[in-house]
Amino acid sequence: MTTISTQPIAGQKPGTSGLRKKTPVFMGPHYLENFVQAIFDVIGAKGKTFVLGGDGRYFNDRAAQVILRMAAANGAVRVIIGQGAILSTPAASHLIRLNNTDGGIIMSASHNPGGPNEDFGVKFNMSNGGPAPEGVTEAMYKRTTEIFEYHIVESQDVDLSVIGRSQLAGMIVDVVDPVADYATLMESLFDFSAIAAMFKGGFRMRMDSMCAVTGPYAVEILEKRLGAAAGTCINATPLPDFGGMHPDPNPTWAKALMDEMFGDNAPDFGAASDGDGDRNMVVGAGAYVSPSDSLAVLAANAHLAPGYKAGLKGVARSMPTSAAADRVAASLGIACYETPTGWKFFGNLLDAGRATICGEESFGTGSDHVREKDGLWAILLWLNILAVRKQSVAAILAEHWGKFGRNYYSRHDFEAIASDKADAMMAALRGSLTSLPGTQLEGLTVQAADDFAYTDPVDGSVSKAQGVRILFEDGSRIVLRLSGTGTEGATLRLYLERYAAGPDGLDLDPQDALAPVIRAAHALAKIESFTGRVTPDVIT
Ligand code: VG1
Ligand code: CO
Repeated sequence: MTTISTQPIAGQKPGTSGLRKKTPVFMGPHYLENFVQAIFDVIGAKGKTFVLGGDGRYFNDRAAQVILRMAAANGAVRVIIGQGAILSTPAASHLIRLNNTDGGIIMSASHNPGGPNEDFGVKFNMSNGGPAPEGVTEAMYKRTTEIFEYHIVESQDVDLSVIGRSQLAGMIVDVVDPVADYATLMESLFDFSAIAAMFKGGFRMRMDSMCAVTGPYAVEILEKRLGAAAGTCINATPLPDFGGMHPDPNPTWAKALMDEMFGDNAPDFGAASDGDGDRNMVVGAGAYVSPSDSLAVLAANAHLAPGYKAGLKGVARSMPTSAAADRVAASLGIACYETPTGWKFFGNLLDAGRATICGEESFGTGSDHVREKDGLWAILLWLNILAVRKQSVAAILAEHWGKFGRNYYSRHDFEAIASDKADAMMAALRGSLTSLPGTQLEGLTVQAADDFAYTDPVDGSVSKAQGVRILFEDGSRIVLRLSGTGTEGATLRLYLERYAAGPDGLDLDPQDALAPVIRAAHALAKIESFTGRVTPDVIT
């Protein structure tokens, strides 16, 4: 074991989902090592077992070797690692739980592009399989500011290409099939024979893994186990640069899929997932499903899948996610929780059995089967629902809106704004909150405005300043917050929502339906005068 002297490196502060930086920054001297040592110092490694894997992006393989050497030097007894250092985030969460380990390190910058000049990231998940809570990531950050040494063994690389057990300086390294246990878990939750019968009956699907981690999972589950036609899964080989794709499954970045689903001869069902496999986009023939609606439809229909036939204990959504799921929860007579952005806030609710299904507007849905959002899980639940209801996606959506009304919803992202400008805008907005109620504009009247704070109902921890909410008297809402996952300047996220009870006006284009709300948001937050931006870079 070697102990290396080092110096704290500024700015190793985990964001919404771990530490995320440009790849060259992560590859800089001591950068990865300092952060990994900070993780082990806070969690403790001696005598412990961890899971390790990543989404296969550039530097994934070499970072894995460094983390293995450091785990051994810090006294870990065993690391379970996916073959080729590959694990999707939900599969890693599952392995942590299945093997009763002490947690896991996931190498991913999720939906951010990968490559030598793109993004890399590292996140730690706890023994429940979920992302480290704020208290723990704060402690890790504090440790990075006071670190002066790290521990590493000198050794050759461990062969991660072959499944099996080896030793590294006395530590056991178990290289496992990244897909097998996860696929078995999916089989335990969903009616594979009903879905297989649907495929056999000619149901056509397109699954776009965007050259990221879900390729091998999708091929095994959809094509091999469920019998979807060969070639259903595209971009199914994980590549270090994601083949130049931006593996963020939304209508902008998964445009090829959208074009196919809205074109002639569209398949019945389309889906895409992100870099590390925890996000999903689903789309029917000519019918895009917004993530907030997807959460609501899944909650309303989950009982049709064997794993959820007993019903749901509760539903949880992040604050910016639309209230569509709340309406379903109310009609089911179950609790609905509203948490800050980021999956880590769902962990306690899932552990305590208060919520079964959770979701975020950012293409994230999941359940208590793991402690992460899970892209393929959501896709399979949709398939299970389609197999049972034998209706199109469009018909299911229309029925849903007919019953519950429609929460028109959109998110507008303004990317790479100079941080000082974005901060000034948010500060001014926060400063104006008490004066907003009663303000009238665009035919809307502000009813209430606040900066979202959350008290965890399980452990009482408080998270403040989680986003500005402005609620209008007709139930419309705007939310503004700055992203915690970007690596360049600031990204402003503007979330827009308007409710239509129906029966008329349920089939508008969301941007048209939201037009007055959008104009009100620009006026209230003075987006242009602070940032110079009028047009969003990405609309979802
Ligand atoms: C974004 C999303 C958030 C999500 C997070 C991690 O965070 O808005 O809902 O939980 O990414 O997703 P932010 O702070 O940039 O808005 V992933 O797929 O990176 O694990
Ligand atoms: Co992700």
